[in-house]
Amino acid sequence: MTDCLFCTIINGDISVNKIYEDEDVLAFYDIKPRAPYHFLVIPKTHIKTLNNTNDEKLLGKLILIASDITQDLGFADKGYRVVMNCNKQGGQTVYHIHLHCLGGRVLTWPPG
Ligand code: DGP
Repeated sequence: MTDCLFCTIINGDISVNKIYEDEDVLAFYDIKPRAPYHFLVIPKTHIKTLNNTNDEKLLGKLILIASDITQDLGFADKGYRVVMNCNKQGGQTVYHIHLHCLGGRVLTWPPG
């Protein structure tokens, strides 16, 4: 999708600090980190919000890749949070689904 920021990143027209990539998924550091570790895991197919998919395999893959990356980066055992914002009241600003993974500090609950 040409007017989607994350599709532009997937196409390589905007560069990001990549952590992981395969045929389905891309993971990269968030441009505005909210924690010492803050990366995003996105599908390569354009899906607007979590309300627009029932692809269990793909959604499961996003979560498992986030978990694998926390192992690789060495903060899995300390703890982390994965979250997907959905629509305006959920805090979504980029309308191409993405899993946030945050770690490296104590994370409070509930989020704001
Ligand atoms: P959300 O609010 O859940 O839609 O989160 C969107 C996230 O995307 C936000 O934390 C900032 C991040 N982001 C937006 N534009 C860019 C970009 O150009 N590069 C990177 N690396 N991250 C971006």
